[in-house]
Amino acid sequence: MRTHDEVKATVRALGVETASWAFANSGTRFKVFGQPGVPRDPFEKIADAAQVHRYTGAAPRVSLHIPWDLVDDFAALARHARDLGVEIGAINSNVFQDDDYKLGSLANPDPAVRAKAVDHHLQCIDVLRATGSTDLKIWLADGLNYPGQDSLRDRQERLAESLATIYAALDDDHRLLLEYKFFEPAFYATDIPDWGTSLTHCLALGDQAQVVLDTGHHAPGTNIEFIVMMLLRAGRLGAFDFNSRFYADDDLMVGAADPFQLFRILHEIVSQDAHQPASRVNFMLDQCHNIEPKIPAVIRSVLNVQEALAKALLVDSGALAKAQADGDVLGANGALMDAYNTDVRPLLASLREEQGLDPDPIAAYQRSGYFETISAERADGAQAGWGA
Ligand code: PSV
Ligand code: MN
Ligand code: MN
Repeated sequence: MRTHDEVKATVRALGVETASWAFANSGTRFKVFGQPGVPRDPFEKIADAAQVHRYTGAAPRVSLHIPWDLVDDFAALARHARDLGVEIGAINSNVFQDDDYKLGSLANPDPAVRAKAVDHHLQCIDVLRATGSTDLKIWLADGLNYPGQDSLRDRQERLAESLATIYAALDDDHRLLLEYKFFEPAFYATDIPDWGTSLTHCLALGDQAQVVLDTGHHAPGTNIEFIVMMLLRAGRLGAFDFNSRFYADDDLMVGAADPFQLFRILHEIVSQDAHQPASRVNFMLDQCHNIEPKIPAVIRSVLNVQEALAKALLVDSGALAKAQADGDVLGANGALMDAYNTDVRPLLASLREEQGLDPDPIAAYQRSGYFETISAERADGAQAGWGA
């Protein structure tokens, strides 16, 4: 069983990556609600992300989305991030908001459209080089609304060929992170609907291709921790997109809908030592804060991940293994539940004090006056990108 000092040291080493789009205005297809002080450009999004790191000490990187975060000089954007104490994280491509992609992007039946989509990814790889990022993250909206609309098999062949072209352009230290999602915007068939399809493509591509698991991208009732275990077993869990769902891809704060699921996921992670930075699993937040204030919501999300990790680290693995070996069902389940039911907030507050941080990061942010400053300085903040 780990000591509290060991738990603290391990939590301290975890960096959660935030997403640039979480700080911009967002909404549903019914309405985007504007909020005061939202960033007007990628530089301001990074400034907001840096606030999350400043008060948590646990959010050292921020993902970008291209072209939402297109700038003339990405090296300057990376310098700006470093000046504020953070780094540029994964570069997310976007081949779902152009009319040309109505029938798909990398799997489109038209070779010219596929070439355009591949080309966009090559430009994203240039952004990796300019920013020092190592992760190209791909989520595709490709799919079909109607049976017969296109050949399911041919689409996989086209997709594999497009991905191979992109993969061949990566530098040695780059990774291609391939996300899956079971439906939406396509309603009949999605070209990468599940972890099996993503993993199949990654295995064909090579060691630098890994799967992204977005917690909101599964059917209700899916045992996500089982998928986590299998991807780790295959050595192909590249990244998480953490968020919460009640119904579909809700993108609510991680740990808000089902903190017990988050704990179960982190238990599988800890069981296979994948929380260590050396495992290179990129723990990201893919969330939108449509009605709640954005920076405190991202802070809260980081704290929720830390709490779940601390609980997972507190599992008495010796007692658990013994109960499992003895066939002691209640004892084994009890070992997990004891850890889950531990209030780790005092332990994390004391960790923050050791780090020179305020034990209550949200209160510290709210006292800082940052929100009042940006509300006064920034007029007409940008929309995150959806429906823009
Ligand atoms: C669309 O479902 C999505 O939410 C995916 O989860 C991506 O990761 C994200 O958008 C950003 O492209
Ligand atoms: Mn995602
Ligand atoms: Mn999503």
